[in-house]
Amino acid sequence: MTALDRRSPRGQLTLATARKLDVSLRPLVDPRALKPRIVHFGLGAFHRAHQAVYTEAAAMRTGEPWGITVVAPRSEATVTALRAQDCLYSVTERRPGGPRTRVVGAIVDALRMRRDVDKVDGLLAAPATTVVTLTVTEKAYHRRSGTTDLDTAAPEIAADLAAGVRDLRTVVGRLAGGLAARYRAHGAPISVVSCDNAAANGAVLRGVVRGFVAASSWPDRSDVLAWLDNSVAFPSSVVDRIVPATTGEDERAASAALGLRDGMPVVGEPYRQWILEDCFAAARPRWELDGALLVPDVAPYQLMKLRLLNGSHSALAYLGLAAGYGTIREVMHTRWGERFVRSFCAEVARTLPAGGPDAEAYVEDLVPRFRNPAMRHLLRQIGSDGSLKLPERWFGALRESATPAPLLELALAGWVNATRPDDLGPVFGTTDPLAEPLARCWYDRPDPVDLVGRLLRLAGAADLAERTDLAKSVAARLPALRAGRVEF
Ligand code: CS2
Repeated sequence: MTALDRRSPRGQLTLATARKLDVSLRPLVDPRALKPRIVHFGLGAFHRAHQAVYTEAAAMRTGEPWGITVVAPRSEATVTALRAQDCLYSVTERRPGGPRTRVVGAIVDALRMRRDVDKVDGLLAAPATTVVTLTVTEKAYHRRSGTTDLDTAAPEIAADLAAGVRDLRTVVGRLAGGLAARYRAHGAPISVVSCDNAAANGAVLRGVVRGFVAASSWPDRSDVLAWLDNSVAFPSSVVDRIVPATTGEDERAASAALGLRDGMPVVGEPYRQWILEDCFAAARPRWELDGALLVPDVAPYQLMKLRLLNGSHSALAYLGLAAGYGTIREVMHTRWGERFVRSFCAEVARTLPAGGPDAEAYVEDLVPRFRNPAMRHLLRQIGSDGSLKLPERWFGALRESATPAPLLELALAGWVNATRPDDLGPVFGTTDPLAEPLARCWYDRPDPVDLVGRLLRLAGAADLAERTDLAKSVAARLPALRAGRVEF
């Protein structure tokens, strides 16, 4: 292929055009040879760069036809775009030495959760479907902060509980409705795997789905609940791969590498890991053939990943934004970036239970991952939804820190500083479902110690808000951050 060919894609990526790609660029499996056996909720970049990649490799290695039907809860445009290219898309690994692109063929169909409701429910009820996976982000679970209970008062959930089963808008409602349809059809066992960043994500998902069924007006709800308890597994899982939101530039680069236009590419770091609780209720792909770990208890891995990787990621995001940077890589190349990650992780690692996986080794891997010069991960993206992310990433560690925790306190000051509103919203452009109430805390210019307490309460940490020593020490760090200085 000449340089000119690389610059001008010769057509759209589809099954027909993919056949002509160089073998190194082609999917590992032909999607036409696969069957719909997995339903996945959430059509974001992360799923396509993670679970789909493991599933494709498992199908290739075993010859078992594990195909994924992806369901988009909201965005119809992504479904249209994916279907226009026969559900093929490319994954580019951003290695420090140069990118590596290839097409993935694990997805067999893409559906819109609301408009394609009959198909979605039909697949959830189909005996051949034995696995459901989800990447829907923290906010889609609608749980009561810090519990596995469904927040039945959340407006979207309350609306779904009042709606007919065909009109459900939340993923929790749709999943509960589809599982109930499966129970009524034949009740064959199935496993539902949360792939979102939360401790005990399996128990959380089970809790909110059960909560929805229990609060429904379905006449057979107690039978459905008994069936959920006996025949549906909710394995917890730890997912790990840094996958920044795809940009127009990524799209051009992927299309150039393929010589075909790819409107749905994803980019990710070379590292990936998936650790699953080994408690499936029915057949599943042999993801372990591609490096996934199946263990009796994922909790120690989950805690380590959430507190070290996601914890320091969020901290870098808020501190980096305060200091005027845009990406993780930029922050890691400042004088303080790497030193901060190492000190933060050392402080937080003391809160991890003894006998768990090797935290020091994890940090040694983490630093080069964050430093990867080929990655462009926006601080604004990582800093978004802080009120839902921080309980998982920092609050547990703060509660369990025996001594003052200066790095966690600095991080918390970073978040407080980033909730400050200007005319358009939070000052650095992060988004948050609680952006408005968070902003309101600033309006009447409260005393800074008070402000910290109010914000913590909104994020579900009333107990931490009571700790005046903590609030004082966070408040004391705000003036330097406001002036763009990160001091520790
Ligand atoms: C990040 C995660 O956006 C964020 O909040 O911390 O998406 C992170 O990149 C992944 O969890 C890495 O596995």
